[in-house]
Amino acid sequence: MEVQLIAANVDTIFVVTSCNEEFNDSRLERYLALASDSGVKVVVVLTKKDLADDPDAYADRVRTITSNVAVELVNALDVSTLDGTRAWCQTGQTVALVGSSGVGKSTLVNTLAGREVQLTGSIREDDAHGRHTTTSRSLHLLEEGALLLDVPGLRELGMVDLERGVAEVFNDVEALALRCRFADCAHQAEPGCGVRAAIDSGELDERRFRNYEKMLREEARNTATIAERHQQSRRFGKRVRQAMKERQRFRPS
Ligand SMILES: Nc1nc2c(ncn2[C@@H]2O[C@H](COP(=O)(O)OP(=O)(O)OP(=O)(O)O)[C@@H](O)[C@H]2O)c(=O)[nH]1
Ligand SMILES: [Mg+2]
Ligand SMILES: [Zn+2]
Repeated sequence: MEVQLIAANVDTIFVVTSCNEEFNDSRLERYLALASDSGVKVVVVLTKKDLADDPDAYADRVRTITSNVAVELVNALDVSTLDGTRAWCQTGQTVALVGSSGVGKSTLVNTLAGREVQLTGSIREDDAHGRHTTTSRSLHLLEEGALLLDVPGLRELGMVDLERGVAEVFNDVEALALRCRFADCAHQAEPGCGVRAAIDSGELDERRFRNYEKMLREEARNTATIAERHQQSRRFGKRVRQAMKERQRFRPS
């Protein structure tokens, strides 16, 4: 069964990333913010544990980024490692798999389905990036009764209207900001800044804070652009209607 649809009515999102050079803390934060913003259950599925010397180190990195989500460490090619993952795929559940190209989303779908329903493709050796093998969304019914939505690896992850998701993934940063002396602290060089103090003491990773700032800036810019566009199109519509009225007025009867 293959149905095209958008990721509405999804119960759980698997954010898929792998135990190799593909793993990127900032990108994962971004995926998690997007996923968390939708208000559904979020699970990080770490694939390719069979290829890593120390797969648990990757799981630890995920837990450093967020303590709110479940982590499944798997070899997507080996069904015996997928019991935990399968537990999220009960009857009536719809699960969307998102993540960069080459992380093994389609491989997971195939192994969970017990047969090859999706094409998979090799990754580039130098940087472990995929080749965008899957190019459209498709839905797959498992014997257990769950629906799996295989989403092609996105080339770009835009941040729009995601304040809630950002706040959820970076709740530690937002909690630190409560310690700032000034309520409108920008965490740059203000005195009594709780965030800077945490960075200085090593409690907060400078990279994580930079990524948080970057995502908030982008979010604000994109959301503003969309509001502007709406306003422009409203103004344009008004001008068109006015012009039509005037034309009618001047039309010789
Ligand atoms: N060893 C190992 N290889 C894996 C694992 N998961 C995926 N692969 C391999 O990684 C490559 C990419 O897998 P795909 O399933 O095509 O990746 P994808 O996420 O669907 O990629 P796109 O469709 O491009 O978005 C294939 O060669 C898979 O066999 C794993 O857990 N272990
Ligand atoms: Mg695929
Ligand atoms: Zn501050």
